[in-house]
Amino acid sequence: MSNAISRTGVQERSRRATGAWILPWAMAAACLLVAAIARADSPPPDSAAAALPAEDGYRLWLRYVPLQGQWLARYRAAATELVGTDTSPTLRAARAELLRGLSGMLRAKPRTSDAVTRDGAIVFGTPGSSALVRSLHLDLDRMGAEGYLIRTVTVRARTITVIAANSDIGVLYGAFGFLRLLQTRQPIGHLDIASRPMIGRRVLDHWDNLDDSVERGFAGDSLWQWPELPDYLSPRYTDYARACASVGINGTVLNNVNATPDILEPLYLAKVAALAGVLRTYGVKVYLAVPFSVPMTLGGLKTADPLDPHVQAWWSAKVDEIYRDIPDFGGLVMKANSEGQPGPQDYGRTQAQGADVLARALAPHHGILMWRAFVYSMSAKSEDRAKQAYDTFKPLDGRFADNALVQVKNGPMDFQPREPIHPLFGAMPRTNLMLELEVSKEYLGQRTSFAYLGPLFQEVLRTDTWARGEGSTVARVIDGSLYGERLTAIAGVSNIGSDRNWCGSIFNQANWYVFGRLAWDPQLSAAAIAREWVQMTFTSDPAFVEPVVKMMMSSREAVVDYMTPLGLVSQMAANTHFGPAPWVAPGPGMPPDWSNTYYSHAFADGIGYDRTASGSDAVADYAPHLAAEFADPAACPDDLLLWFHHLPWDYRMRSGRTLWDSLVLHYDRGVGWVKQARATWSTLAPYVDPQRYRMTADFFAIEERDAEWWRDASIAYFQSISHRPLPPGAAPPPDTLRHYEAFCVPYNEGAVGQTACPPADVSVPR
Ligand code: GCV
Repeated sequence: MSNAISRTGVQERSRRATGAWILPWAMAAACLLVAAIARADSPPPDSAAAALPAEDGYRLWLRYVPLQGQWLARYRAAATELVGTDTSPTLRAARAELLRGLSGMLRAKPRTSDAVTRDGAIVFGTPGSSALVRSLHLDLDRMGAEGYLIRTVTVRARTITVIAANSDIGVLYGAFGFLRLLQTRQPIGHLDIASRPMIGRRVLDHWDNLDDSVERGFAGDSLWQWPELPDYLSPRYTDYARACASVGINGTVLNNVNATPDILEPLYLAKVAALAGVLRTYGVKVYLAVPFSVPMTLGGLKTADPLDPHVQAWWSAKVDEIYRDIPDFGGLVMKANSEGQPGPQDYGRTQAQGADVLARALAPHHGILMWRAFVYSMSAKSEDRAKQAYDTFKPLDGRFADNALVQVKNGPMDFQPREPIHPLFGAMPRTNLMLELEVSKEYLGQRTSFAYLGPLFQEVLRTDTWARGEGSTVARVIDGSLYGERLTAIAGVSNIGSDRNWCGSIFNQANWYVFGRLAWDPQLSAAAIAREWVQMTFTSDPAFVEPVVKMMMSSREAVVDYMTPLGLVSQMAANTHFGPAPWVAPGPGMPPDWSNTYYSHAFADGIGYDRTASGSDAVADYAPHLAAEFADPAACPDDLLLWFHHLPWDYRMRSGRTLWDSLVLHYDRGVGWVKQARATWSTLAPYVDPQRYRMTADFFAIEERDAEWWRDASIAYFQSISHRPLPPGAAPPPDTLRHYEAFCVPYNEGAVGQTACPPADVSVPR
């Protein structure tokens, strides 16, 4: 390509175009710096920065660093000895974790004993494993199979803490819950905590391929060392399971939903069984994703038609074989008739008929099926993508087996920085519906962006579907409290890989953490979870915690601002889903909804996709209250406006600004946020070890460049259509639209086997 594109251009733009906002940012940074210097005069007890040894992030939030000052004294008095049996591997894990955590934090190993001998004893166990716990007659009935109690009680004139549950795994969860109290500096003298999960299956979906790659994974290769399994069991599997158990995750789908038949070969099932053996101790069941056509590709049958008796027999036999090796196998996941994958519709059968054959094979073993609703047409002429899954699944309500769940992505499109909720939530009262979230940031800047997903997950869970009147939140649809389902589940597409720090960046770890915590209790607040994660991962010093939590809580909105504000979606480069490409138009033979112009609908008259009655009428898929709100541009939330409406560029927003001006200001706001966050982080070095500080600081520098790239390219493109001047104070993009269009990131982590473009002879922004 001849277009003269250079990094210099981008850097010059930073010098030129940021002039309007550089002063306030510089002042803010200077204030923070002064504050930091002032703090350094009297470093708080938890932040002996100079002495902080480098950390690589491997220990996640389970660091158990030594306490100091008043907390050390208080906790030492309340954790003097450990009393509990270790009659099962899970109870042994609970004891080991308590010993590890307390020894680390209290700088001395607590004594272990068979009986309470002193104040401050910590007793753990179930009524079945511990006579002492039994004798306390705790109200454990309401705690279910996985819940726990942590309570301060008096036993023979001794004040002790008891961690009790009905099951060994409940005790392990309780042990982690107790350690979290210390890690987050909570008083532990008078405890009365009852905690039980609101959702039954809390599952991570690994999109890991058997060749070691990870689809949409941004943290290295697969965590699973397939070639060495089952003979070598990496210690990482245990640490993975510990981390999962610490937040209550109790299931893992080991392989990509774009599954290969090999996973069901005896060779691989032996490897799966070995992994299940490690994970079992920590309450993590294994599940597998399977292709619909596997009775043909592996079984040699002529068809995969779910109504064919040979196909049914094949599935039953295969499932029996799995359970012979893995008696507590969780179940199967299916992506069918989706993005080119085979499915029941290939045989004229419904999705429910397809699901039924697998569900029936699993039922005798108490296995479950997670059947994905991510189904849309690949044809060049199809209805609005936002309606397709709804139209396919809604008529099938009540047709899925009791041990099947329909797994629905949070929005009708595909894990965008922001989308409305999927209209299927609340619309299938007679079907077990589960929520699928994406923990890995496929569309939110991937490895390097600072984007805490707690606010996104919380927004989804708290959205009211109005399906049964006010209060019918998505959380209540999936936890079974709205329609009374007994089988409930939530899945998060994993962001975990072979990187030493597990998740590609330190702050990406928070997304694994928040997924687990919200899966346990969807009513928890994203801010409270961020706070505890920061305390456990870094320090409890408020001088660090407060600004970092604030940054985390606003970070996802910043990504929305600089990528896809006001309800835009899918403006990323094709295939890699990295970087801006709003100009991508439908190509020959390509489904139109694989382009970006399909979603923006930007023309001379305005921008946005009309999904009201005058357009595709996708609003009608929502309950009437919500539909009425979405259908009226004056009532529709600004942040979903262009998803539902096509509006003139000069449309007056609630703010009084025109739509065009508002759009530009959102891009600017996003870039401004990154600059400010980067400046804030630079003041926090005294509170973080050098290695984790540096990685985060450098990633902020990368994100700043990426945010500017997004802003400039998006404004250049949309201005070429709106032909409107920029609002006062907004700097023009420093280069032409052609310049941005020529940018190309040909290879990208996570885009397995795909290139977005031929390697270009031009410099790209990263
Ligand atoms: C596993 C999106 C992703 C694909 C993913 C698909 C899915 O389209 O880009 O990589 O495939 O969703 O959820 O099945």
